[in-house]
Amino acid sequence: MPAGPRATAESLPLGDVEIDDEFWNARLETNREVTIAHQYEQLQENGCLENFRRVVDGETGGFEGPMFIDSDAYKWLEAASYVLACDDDPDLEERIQEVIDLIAAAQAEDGYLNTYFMLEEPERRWENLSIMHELYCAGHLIEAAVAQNNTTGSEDLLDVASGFADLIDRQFGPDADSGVPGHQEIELALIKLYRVTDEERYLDLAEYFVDARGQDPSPLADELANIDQIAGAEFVHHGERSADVARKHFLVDHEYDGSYAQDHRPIREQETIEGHAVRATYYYTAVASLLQERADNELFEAVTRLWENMTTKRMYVTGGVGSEHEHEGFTEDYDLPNQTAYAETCAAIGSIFWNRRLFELTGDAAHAELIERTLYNGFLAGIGVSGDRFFYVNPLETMGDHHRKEWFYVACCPPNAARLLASLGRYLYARSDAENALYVNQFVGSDVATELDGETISFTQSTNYPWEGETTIEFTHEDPVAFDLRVRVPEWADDVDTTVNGEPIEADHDNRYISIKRSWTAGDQFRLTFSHPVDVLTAHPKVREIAGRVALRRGPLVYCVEAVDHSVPVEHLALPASAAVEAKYDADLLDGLTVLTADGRASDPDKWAELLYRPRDDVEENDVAITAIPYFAWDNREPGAMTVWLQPA
Ligand code: FUB
Ligand code: ZN
Repeated sequence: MPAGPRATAESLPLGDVEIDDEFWNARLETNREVTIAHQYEQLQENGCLENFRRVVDGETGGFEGPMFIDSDAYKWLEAASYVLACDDDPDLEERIQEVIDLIAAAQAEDGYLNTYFMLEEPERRWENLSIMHELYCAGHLIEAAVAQNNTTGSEDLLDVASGFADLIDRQFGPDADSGVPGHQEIELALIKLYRVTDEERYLDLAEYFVDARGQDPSPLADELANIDQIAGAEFVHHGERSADVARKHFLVDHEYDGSYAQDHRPIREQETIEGHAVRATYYYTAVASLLQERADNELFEAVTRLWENMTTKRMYVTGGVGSEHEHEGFTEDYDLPNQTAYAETCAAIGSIFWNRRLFELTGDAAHAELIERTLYNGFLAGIGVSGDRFFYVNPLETMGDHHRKEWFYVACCPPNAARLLASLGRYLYARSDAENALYVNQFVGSDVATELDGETISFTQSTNYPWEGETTIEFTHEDPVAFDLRVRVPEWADDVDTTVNGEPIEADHDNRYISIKRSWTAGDQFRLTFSHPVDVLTAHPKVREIAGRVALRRGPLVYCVEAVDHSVPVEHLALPASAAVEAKYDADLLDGLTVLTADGRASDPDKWAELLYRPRDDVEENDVAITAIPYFAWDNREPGAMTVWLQPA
């Protein structure tokens, strides 16, 4: 799907990129072979697909799950469709078709589709946008349909989604009902739908929803004023009446406060990133997509400002965002607690979505860099090595009581993770016909065959990333094509060396891209190497919880220490400034990991007798060997405590 006319670059289509990579192969295979099947079983067991069946059978009542459970089926369909972009799998194809047929059969004649309302409150559609997620589910249906259409060419689900989008278009907008979704998602989906159908009204509607948010009075405020009387009020969500859930999120001192859903002021006036993190990142994904279609400096400045605020003051070192549990969201600058971190897997995914759109819009490597950080850390930790266990919440420190689960009542994260993994190929490369440039944004082994400004190019990327700082790109197309090869150089990389066909070349990389303009043809080889240092990171002094503490990062990977590797509690481990940190690849550990080791120190509680406090000079410390593994790999062995941030010594 092309980016819009105002984008600097467009990500390569999924079908043009076949991943073949030491690090990712096993993970993608597990996603295909285990995760997708496991999730389908969950959807069968937890009532999600049964809800659709009941609608098809004309039943009433009996809805199961959270009000947005339809979206899990749609996300699963999207993930499964991406799998088909690169792999033939007749069984999966058949299963997908069955689910599509079920969904199509459940759709009302006028295009409406939402199993909660169809089963429980058929006369009360659109009454409660703040909490009942109708537009959110519609958005996920549209995303699934676009993915299906892009990867298989089938229009079955696209017809369903367009029918529903048309109904929504008749229902909302400047000449119809004013309304904004309580959870963003429809906006970014409508832009995708516009791009496959060329129907301008979908783009107009997306723009309407983007700008309708944050107005005074907010349509959501009206709903909150009557929240006990409107649709969904009595629906019990997670043991709470939905009306009370809505109150908790949208009222402060009994007054409407839309910040939870970024509805506190128009985006153009928003200075800081606020509220629920998935809502925020999906919203700004839509905004960045919209800007690819329609120029709007004020909107661009706003979305850039919010990105700056997030990345410089409200983001974990893992790229995770949303530090607070109650509202699953952002709080204040530098408020980044470790144990109580929320950092929902979906929010990391939302940030990756947003950054891909921002990259396409600007061509700025900073966005590709943040995708890398989030992908390898805050996101990847969300999926267990086995592929059938998931984190919803991603703390940076635990006492040993936080473990992946096979499913959740609110199961937004697992299928979200599956769809991101299955579409990883979309995040690696981009092209700009206008600048005749190919961007290599991520170091992931892959075979690529694509078009650039009307010419066919193909190449293979080979790399041992993230373990080593090197990559080779070898072109395979027979007819020479002249273009600008732009390869990202990570911000932390040093000693950067580049060769073309074995000859060193001087290449400028001020803007974090090596740029080589020449004619490329079969056998031409570009090689990039850079140092892959272990960095001992520390945080801004205003991050109170980790003031003075240190974390290990090697290349793009943030490391952590786990109880299973230590004889003393991990929270006691201290890394002296003088400690040398060694990196060693261990092929047997969790399918192969580079482990970091260092001589550390730990104070010994046995030597404190009955004392609670004592002079610092009297404290005795023991030598202790520190073993750190990548954060993404934690909680895959014996359960126990974990921390990213170590004590200084
Ligand atoms: O509300 C739908 C999804 O459920 C949100 O995006 C997640 O944060 C979870 O609350
Ligand atoms: Zn989630």
